[in-house]
Amino acid sequence: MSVVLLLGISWLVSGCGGEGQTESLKEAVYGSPEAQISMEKPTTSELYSGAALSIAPEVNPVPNAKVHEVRLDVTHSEIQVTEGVKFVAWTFGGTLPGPVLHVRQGDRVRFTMTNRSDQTVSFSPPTPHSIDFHAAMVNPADKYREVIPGATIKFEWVANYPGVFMYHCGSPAILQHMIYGMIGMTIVEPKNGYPTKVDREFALVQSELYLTKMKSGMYLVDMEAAKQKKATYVTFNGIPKQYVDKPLQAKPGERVRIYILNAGPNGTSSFHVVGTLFDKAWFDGNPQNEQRGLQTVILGSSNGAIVEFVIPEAGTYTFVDHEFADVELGAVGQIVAKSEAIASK
Ligand SMILES: [Cu+2]
Repeated sequence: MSVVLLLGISWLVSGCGGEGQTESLKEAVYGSPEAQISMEKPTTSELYSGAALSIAPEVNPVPNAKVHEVRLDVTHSEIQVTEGVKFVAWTFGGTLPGPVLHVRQGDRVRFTMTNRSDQTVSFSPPTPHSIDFHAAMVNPADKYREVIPGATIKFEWVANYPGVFMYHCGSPAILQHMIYGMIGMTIVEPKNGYPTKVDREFALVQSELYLTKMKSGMYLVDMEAAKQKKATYVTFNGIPKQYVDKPLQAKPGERVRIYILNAGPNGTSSFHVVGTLFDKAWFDGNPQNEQRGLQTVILGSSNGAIVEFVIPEAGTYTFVDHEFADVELGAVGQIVAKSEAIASK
């Protein structure tokens, strides 16, 4: 029997519900009411809102609710990448990457997004935008439709699978919208929590920037460089080498969990922490996809993972994309582990 035929039978069994369903899918919710588009204006100047959102590397606890009201507005905003390098980014919530959305498996997200690119003060003209949540199971033609400047979309979805997922703008050219900054992370915690307890957690979104310097000194997004996959910077959380300049902090003996997403849009990430091993690595952030004792997790574009490791002793633990050309472009950071108390932020 051919492999294709075997795969076909497997799909039929799992596709008919009931017996073939995995445990995690028994309570799955597919689809949701039709998305609503209006010219309704936001009543707040806040560009994002909702207790389920936080700015990486912080990961707020999942709010104690089954339904999460979340707003992420699209802006065209100037972003400082590093000293002397600014460009007009297209953002979710005014930040690059967009805020981390943290919910629990089975929770419902009531999502609102206003395209505020018509409010831009820069020379970046108003542009249609959209959002695609990889954590959702909905009709893309409905929920991920384009939202014209000034318009608001509302839709909802249920997080069926635990994991670390990407969200991004899906408007054409998608490559263009992603390299302008329209990327972010969703973390879906398993319904009954994780099988391990950790002392510290961080969220890291790896992504590339493609920029070119104009005579004026301003930087512009460089689509040609992106098509050739020649990144200007590879970053953790939008800024090259930021955690070398301001390391993350932990203590010797602590168990650390990192939620890592490779947003790409073009490169892979070979994520590694020098001086320790990943006791557990859950591919795409789902504890059912467990690997043990890993030196590196390899993440294709849009893949995520949760890695957990012990800080063995006091020291500086450098984390990298072990594709070292990417380190030269900024994909490097540090966790400094000292015994002294860590100042809260
Ligand atoms: Cu967009």
